[in-house]
Amino acid sequence: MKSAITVCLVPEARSGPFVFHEGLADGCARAAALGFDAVEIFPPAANAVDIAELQGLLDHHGLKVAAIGSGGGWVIHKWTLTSPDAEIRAHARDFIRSIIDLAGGFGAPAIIGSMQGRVENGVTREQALAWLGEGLHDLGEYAAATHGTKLLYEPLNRYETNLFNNIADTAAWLRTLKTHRLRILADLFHMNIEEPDLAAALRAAGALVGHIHFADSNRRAIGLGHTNAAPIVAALREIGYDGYLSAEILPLPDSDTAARQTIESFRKFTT
Ligand code: LER
Ligand code: MN
Repeated sequence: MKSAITVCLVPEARSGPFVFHEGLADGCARAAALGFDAVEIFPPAANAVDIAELQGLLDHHGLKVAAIGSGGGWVIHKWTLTSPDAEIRAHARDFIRSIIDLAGGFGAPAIIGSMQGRVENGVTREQALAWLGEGLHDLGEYAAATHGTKLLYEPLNRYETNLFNNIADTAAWLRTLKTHRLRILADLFHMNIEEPDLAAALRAAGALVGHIHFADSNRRAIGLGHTNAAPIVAALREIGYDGYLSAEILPLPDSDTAARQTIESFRKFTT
């Protein structure tokens, strides 16, 4: 398993669950100094990232891109794949496609978290899932055909969406789609709210697990809450997971302490 840490480039998400907020150069330098393998980036738009600059930083520091989030499209524009407004759904798809292209250039997957939206008033669940399914199908096939990457879909806790809240329901629904390009992003913070047994949920999802948000029960660094990480990492090992444990966490008590605690926990549980 590999370690990653989040770098947020969206000022509106300053209070969100991201560790570094002072730009790519700063985030990469701090990540590398602590020995992280990769950064996970949360940009306001694909074209806000200077590709040559990022490649230079990755080369200089010996880092990879673990994944790139598409949630800026929600935070800034309120676009989602399940809006009743066809124009908004189209904006959401275009935005995610551009994030797939940005991430794909670095061999990394894009993340669909908050861009999934929710079943809104006046829309049936069946209709919302049809829109979501079409979106994930098109975008998943696009990622595979254009970059050979998977697309990450993240179930969120009940306070953030009413689409899918737990791993089992997500896995069962993804298996009904025609595309096989989707993988589940399992965020341990959301799982702490929704799952009776985090390790069992990961074991049951098996090869569908494609990325982990490595967060404690209180969305702080692993080790600063009450989640028992040992059986979770054991379950990941059991299913042959060799992807990232990526710290999408609150920068508390401050960014550097959260990052240091994360890498210490990563080493403690994975070696
Ligand atoms: C995104 O990865 C996520 O976990 C959501 O809670 C948005 O903050
Ligand atoms: Mn997450």
